[in-house]
Amino acid sequence: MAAADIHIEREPSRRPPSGIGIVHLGLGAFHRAHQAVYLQRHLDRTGADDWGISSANIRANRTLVDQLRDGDCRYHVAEFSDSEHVTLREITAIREALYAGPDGPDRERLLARMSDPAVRIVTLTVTEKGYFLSPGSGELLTDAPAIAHDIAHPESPDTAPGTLLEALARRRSAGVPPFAVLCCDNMPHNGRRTRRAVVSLARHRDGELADWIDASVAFPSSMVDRIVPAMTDADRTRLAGLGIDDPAAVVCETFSQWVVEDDFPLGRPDWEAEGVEMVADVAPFETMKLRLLNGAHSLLAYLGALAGIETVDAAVARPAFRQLLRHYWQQDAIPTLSLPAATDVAAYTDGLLARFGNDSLRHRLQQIAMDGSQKLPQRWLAGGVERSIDTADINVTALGVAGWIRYTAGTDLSGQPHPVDDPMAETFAALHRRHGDDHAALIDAFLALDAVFPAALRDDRRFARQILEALTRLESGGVESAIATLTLNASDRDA
Ligand code: NAI
Ligand code: CS2
Repeated sequence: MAAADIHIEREPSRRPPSGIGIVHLGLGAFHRAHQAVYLQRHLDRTGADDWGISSANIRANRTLVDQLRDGDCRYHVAEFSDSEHVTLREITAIREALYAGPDGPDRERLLARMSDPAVRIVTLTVTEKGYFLSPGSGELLTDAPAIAHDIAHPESPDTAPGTLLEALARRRSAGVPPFAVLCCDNMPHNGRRTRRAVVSLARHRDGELADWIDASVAFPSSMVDRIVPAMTDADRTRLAGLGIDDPAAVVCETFSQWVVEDDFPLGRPDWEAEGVEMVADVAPFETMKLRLLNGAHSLLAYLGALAGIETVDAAVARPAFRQLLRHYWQQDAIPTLSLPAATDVAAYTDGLLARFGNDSLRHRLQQIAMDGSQKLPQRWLAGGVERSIDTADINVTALGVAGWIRYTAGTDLSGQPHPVDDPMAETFAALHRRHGDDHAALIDAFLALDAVFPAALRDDRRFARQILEALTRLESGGVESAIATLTLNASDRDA
């Protein structure tokens, strides 16, 4: 599409704020296109000077930090509603970019910033695995080398829980009240989980400190939603065609949602004026989003990748995949939800299909397929347990699990290799080596992974049989034939 066909709205931006009130851990694509945009709108509307963001990476990516610094931390967000309509915003809400990784120079600067009384909120997007909690049990992974490091060297932490802990310890020693910790990662009860990670780690250091954190620090949960694909060279070329030559720019969809538990003892921006829903209990929102949006994304990711499809929009362009999602939502997922008041779930799932079909995003299935061990428990398996206890059919979930197991072998159904990017990738590779084509043994070995599968599903022989049937069909007839067999009895309407 030629640049001339593209509609551009440029949002004017005010002078950048000089004060920093928020520290963010996880300076990735999502933070730049979500939390920073809400704050930018707040700053543009109010002219407030005290809510600038200091944003840090404690893992990759250092290059992005350098690029942002080179441009005075200004960057662009390009919101595509379709391939012809884009809104370009310049963001100035991030006032400081830090690289505080183990090999980076800014760890002390980050801890000093987090100890500053002007900082009242710390937000996080460090991915599900950045909390070092077992996806199955929710326990802190004390054997993980990075956590073992933080237990041994608490004053120079390498992890997000360790960084929060050291900053809170410094504030307590200095008599500075604690900041609120706002997790923005795709996990259920993400505030509670973050609290568990920090308090569990604190128990290895000082029981009184752990008790103080548990009693005095607010960890509100939040549900976040906006599709922000990882940037590619093609995206950068596309933006260059719009006159944006910005290495830190991000592309995303127009849709955005943020639902936050209102627990900020030291105050917060009046986010609700920018459309943030401030609620007492975020659980119904996050469960709905994780199971309907993210659960559907993961189905597309594994089954689509096995079929050699590259992007979300290319997958949902195929009737079989739309039918798969309809069937999953109606049979496996929606019956498990306590929906937020006034939710029209049919409109919500129709909206998801429209968002997934946005071909200007080129959202790669490989990106979504990453870290399945950390994602599947909350996306498919928690709901699967509830349905299987009701002895209801969860054969779409079973097909998804079969697709995921097959995907972790590292090739698609035609033998094309793909990377398996997951903290448990070595375990998966060993299981595939050991069991080879013995599908029944392979499935039993995967189901025995208690870090991933809840006990009720591990012991559910009907579920194991359904996975075996699905895997056999995938191998013999391909993805669309496996979907067709599944949906023969479904009364689902097509999109
Ligand atoms: P990204 O790849 O651009 O950035 C990942 C960020 O996580 C980086 O800042 C990296 O330093 C940090 N990180 C990774 N592993 C870490 C670890 N072990 N310890 C500390 N930091 C670590 O990814 P993106 O798009 O920013 O997504 C990050 C998270 O945001 C997702 O995992 C998800 O939970 C949440 N999210 C993302 C959405 C999206 O569409 N991209 C939408 C909704 C939520
Ligand atoms: C995706 C999510 O990467 C993934 O696993 O399912 O990041 C998804 O794009 C967001 O949650 C949308 O809000």
